[in-house]
Amino acid sequence: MRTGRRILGAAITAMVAAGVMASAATPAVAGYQGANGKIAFSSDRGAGLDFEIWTTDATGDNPTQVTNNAVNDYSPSFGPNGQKVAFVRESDSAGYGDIWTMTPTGGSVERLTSSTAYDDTPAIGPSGARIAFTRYTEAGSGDIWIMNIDGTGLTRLTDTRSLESDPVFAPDGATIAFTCTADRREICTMNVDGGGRTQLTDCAERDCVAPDYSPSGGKIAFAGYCLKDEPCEGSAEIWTISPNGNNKTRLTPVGGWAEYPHFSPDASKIGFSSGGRPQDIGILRVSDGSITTLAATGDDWGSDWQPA
Ligand SMILES: [Ca+2]
Ligand SMILES: [Ca+2]
Ligand SMILES: [Ca+2]
Repeated sequence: MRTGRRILGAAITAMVAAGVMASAATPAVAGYQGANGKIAFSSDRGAGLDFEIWTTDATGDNPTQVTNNAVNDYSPSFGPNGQKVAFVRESDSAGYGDIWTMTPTGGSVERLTSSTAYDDTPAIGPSGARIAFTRYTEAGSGDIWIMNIDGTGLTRLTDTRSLESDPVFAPDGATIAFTCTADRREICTMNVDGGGRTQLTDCAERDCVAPDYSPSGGKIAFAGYCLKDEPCEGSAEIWTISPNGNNKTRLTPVGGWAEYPHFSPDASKIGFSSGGRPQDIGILRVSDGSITTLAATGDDWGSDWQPA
């Protein structure tokens, strides 16, 4: 079964083989209001063999490499004013991910975590003061943690042996949406203190993962991965749902492959990762469902859209 998992590097492969991780490297994103700025994404284009953070205009013009090192960098996620990017760098002593921040042009690089746990999918809160992320530890299969923007005040929000991952803040800062586990992967919400957990979806024949709030908070986008032996097998689509669990709607065709959705800051579009590997960044126009693709050499995935 294909899933949303991106396996990055031998260390992560080893963690999966050991049963430590049920899922990994699913970008968390946050659609904050503004004009539509740059799109940030992870790519293996360029000279290196590992993944770097790149930015591009939404037309695909002016691609710019932002990071440059020998380890994987991915899951870029803009803060509310578009001037800070949280991302994952596989920088710890075991080769697993840690949470870092930088400016969109690669300045002011700061390392926030240095745990030997695998830290993934950061999302900056709407005040810019806090970051939620997924931590995969030896004892569990993934939980949601939160910390201050400088890495202090680390607090665990979930503590279960099932997977919680891909946190993203509602624009009002009161609620976090995330991937949760029932009979399959579903979309849940909780209060930012970890209480009030609510399951929004009942995805039946699909795993539903990787939520992103619309800039107004009125919709949550997510990816649905059709399960093996279901009629839709081999398909992954972008869906939206209201935060109260109503109005679940599929936006991309069954039979396609679309994952990691993120709203544009003006809410008119949803960026996503399109096709099998190598992937390209797709852009869905919400009004009519039309799709354009920023086709380029290289494996481009895990994007977020800068509020400008
Ligand atoms: Ca790199
Ligand atoms: Ca780590
Ligand atoms: Ca858990």
